[in-house]
Amino acid sequence: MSKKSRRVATIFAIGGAGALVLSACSGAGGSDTKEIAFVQGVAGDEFYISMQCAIEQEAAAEGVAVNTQGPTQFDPSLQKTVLDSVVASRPDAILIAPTDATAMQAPIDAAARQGIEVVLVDATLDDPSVAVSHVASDNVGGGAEAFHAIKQMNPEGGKVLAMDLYPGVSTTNARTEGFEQAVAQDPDFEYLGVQYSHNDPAEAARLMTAALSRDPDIVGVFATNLFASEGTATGIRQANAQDQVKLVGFDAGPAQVNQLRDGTVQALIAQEPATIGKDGVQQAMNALDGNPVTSDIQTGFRVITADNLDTDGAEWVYRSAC
Ligand code: T6T
Repeated sequence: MSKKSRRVATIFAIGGAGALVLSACSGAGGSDTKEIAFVQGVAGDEFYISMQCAIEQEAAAEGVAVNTQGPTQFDPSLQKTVLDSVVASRPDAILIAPTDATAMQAPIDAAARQGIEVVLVDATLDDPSVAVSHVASDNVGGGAEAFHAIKQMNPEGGKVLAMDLYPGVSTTNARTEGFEQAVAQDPDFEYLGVQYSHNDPAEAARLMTAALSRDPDIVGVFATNLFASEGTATGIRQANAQDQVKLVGFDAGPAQVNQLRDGTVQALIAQEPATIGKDGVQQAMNALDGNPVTSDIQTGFRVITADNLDTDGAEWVYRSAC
């Protein structure tokens, strides 16, 4: 049986419980259907779900099968295990969002050595040359945009901080870097530094309330992804500081949008996960078909506020299911 006809499987890791649901059906018996695997940064994250939906749609249009898997936590050791099992199933191409630029280098290099075409979607590696293409948002630019939004709401300046995930996450670290560079150029603002919330909203909430008890006059916070933003908003509300602290969060998950509506978050920087996914499939297909590939593709972002949330901002909100 050829590798192409073995099976078409979709495996979702569910929530934090680590349960696996496997739905599999026979492949097109002897047909030459190609297989693409998508390895998410973490399962259940609406950014990666939105990307998955677009990957499946684009792959269907190309007549390609997709196997999506994600670790139960944003953790390179868990993601490596997922990747290793994907590699063992011998897909033709892998789209992957590495959870750590250094720790995921060797496992992804190993996948490429097996002859699998690698496309980096969203996050990157210390040495991305192993991949035929990297498709991602302008993360440095998005961080700078977050500062400009905070400044607009606090023209007189004041204390600001960044709520990131972990050192080593290429995307969110680049957002923090863009934010830091913008703050450094403005003498009216004092940068209190970066906190690492481990992609855990409860941790972000705890860090935020602690930051507010140290510095009760914080005027702005930039939370660098969906979970950091959700938790930071909770912390600000717990400290009853929502009228004072302007929170700008990256991403646009449905819970973040609710926090924008209730006034705990003032702006969200929505990425284009669907475009990243679609472009990623196209680059993988180019590589598989021997066509030219584009090594770097930068996708856009959009600032969503209460003012445009129900008009042209609405289409930027992420999906919870395909
Ligand atoms: O912000 C996205 C993604 O770009 C980042 O690499 C990790 O966090 C998200 O998935 C949102 O949770």
